[in-house]
Parts: sequence; structure tokens; C-alpha cells
Amino acid sequence: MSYNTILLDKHDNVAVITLNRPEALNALNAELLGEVVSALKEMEADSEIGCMIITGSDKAFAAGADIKEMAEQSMTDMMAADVFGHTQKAFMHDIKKPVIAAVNGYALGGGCELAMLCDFILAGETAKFGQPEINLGVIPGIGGSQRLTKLIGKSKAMDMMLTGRMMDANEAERAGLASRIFPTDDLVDEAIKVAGVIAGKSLPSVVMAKETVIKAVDIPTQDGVDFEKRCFYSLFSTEDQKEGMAAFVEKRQPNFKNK
Ligand code: CO8
Repeated sequence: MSYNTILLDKHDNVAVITLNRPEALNALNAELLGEVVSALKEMEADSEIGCMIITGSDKAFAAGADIKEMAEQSMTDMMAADVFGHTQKAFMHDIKKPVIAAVNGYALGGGCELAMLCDFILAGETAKFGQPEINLGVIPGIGGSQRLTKLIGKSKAMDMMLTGRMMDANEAERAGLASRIFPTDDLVDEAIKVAGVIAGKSLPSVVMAKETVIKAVDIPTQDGVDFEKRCFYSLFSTEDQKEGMAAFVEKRQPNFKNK
């Protein structure tokens, strides 16, 4: 299959999906999310592949959902398209092989959430994680509130989600968001080595190891994720979401009405 917004390479038994919208810091538009899901499914069906990696550029893993694509959407538009629901379903139900996020640069909003949808996160030294949706008059919409809280605990998750601040690689590793840190330039090669170790194991045990860890943390998550999605979409009926996203597009500070 050919893709417009991602690159797909194979390194022996490891597949590397590189998010490739440099002009928008890999902002996650509907096309890119659809292509990530298609590539994961393609690699899931490829008997040569034992482990997948999702990565971005040195500057950005992904700077969030595409604000310019979302800015004018209504609540009904968001719920009808349900792009985030489809993406999440694919990660949670269709992909049995492990997926590693290799994060350099910004992993913000949906970018941080995409990294957390992967099975674990390897961070480059310059990685920066954040859930800055609050600055746009919205909240995370693809599981971030649930997964971040489970990974780093309530206090830090509240701090991140309510202030919108960023967390560097060291803090992310200490907090349990990233499993290991590598030098920026070596990150993808190191991730391929880690993925190669996993791909060298017995696939049935790898698939079951993944499934059991997910069960340990995730059984009640679905309810929270569904709740979060309804909240996220409903925020598209507020003036403040329109103002927050318009302000970003126009490169100015937002003037929220409902303070
Ligand atoms: N959406 C659309 N375009 C973006 C985004 C984005 N999220 N982030 C950056 N861009 C664009 C900029 O508009 C700019 O384009 P142009 O050159 O045409 O003006 C280009 O990328 C480069 O960006 P900057 O000039 O802003 O680069 P800086 O180095 O000055 O700043 C930052 C980098 C700090 C990352 C800055 O770009 C920024 O703050 N970006 C927005 C971060 C953000 O708010 N992310 C959250 C988005 S909302 C969200 O993710 C909701 C999640 C819901 C579920 C998602 C499921 C996938």
C-alpha cells in the first residue's frame, strides 16, 4: 500500500512507521490517523513482522490533533466522524503484535495520547510530553485522561492536564510515562534493537504477554475513555473551543468567555 502522510519501512522483522507531516509538526489529521491504522493492520498481517515502532521527527513525534482541521467542527461533526474512536478501537482490538512509540521532540495532546496508545514509550533526550488541550478550551479526546492518570498517577496527571505544562524526558521516565531514554540521534536505531529483541521471541507468548499486561491496567479504562470522548466532543459546542482554536490558528492568546 502507498501512504501520503507516513513512511513505512521494514528492518528484518521490525516495521517502522514514521509520521511524516513536517509542515505541521506531524499534527494528527484524519488522513494520517487512518494511514497509521492501515499500516499497523498491514504489518499485523505480515508474517515476517514481529514488532512495530511508531516514530516522528527529531522536532516532533506529533504536536497533537490537527487544530486547523478541527477548529470549525461542531459537536455533531465530531461525533459523526468519530475519527478518534475508530483509531482507538484499532489499537485496542485489532493489533495484537507489540507497538513501541519512539518519541523525539514534542508529543503533545493527541501526540502524547498516540504514544500512550502504544505498548510502551522509548524517549529521546529532547522529548517533551504534554496535554495542552486546556489552552484550546478542550480536553484530551483519545484516552489521555485515563491512560496518563494510570501511568503517572492522579497528582501529576492533574498538574499536566490542568496547567497544560510540558514534561521533559527525564521527568517522563521518572514518572513512568517513558520506559527508557536514549540520545536523540540514536533513538530510532535503539528502538529497532529493542523491537528486534521482542520480534525474536515466540509470537504467541509475546501476544499473550501484551494482552495480560493490558488487562492488568485497562479493564475499567474503556468506560472512562467513552466518557472522556463524550466530554471532548461536547466541548465543540462551546464558544471557548472556537475561540481557543481560532487563537492558535491566528497566532494570538485566546480570550475565553467562560472563565
Ligand atoms: N495542529 C495543526 N497545526 C499545528 C499543530 C497542531 N496541533 N501544531 C503545530 N502546527 C503547525 C503550526 O500551525 C505551524 O504551521 P504554520 O507554519 O503554517 O504556521 C507549524 O505547525 C509549526 O508550528 P509552530 O510554528 O507553532 O512551531 P513552534 O516550534 O513555534 O512551536 C509547538 C511548537 C509548541 C508544538 C506549537 O506548535 C504548539 O503549541 N502546537 C500546538 C500544540 C497543541 O495544542 N496540541 C494539542 C492539540 S488538541 C489535541 O491534540 C486534542 C486531542 C484529541 C484526540 C486526538 C486524537 C489523535
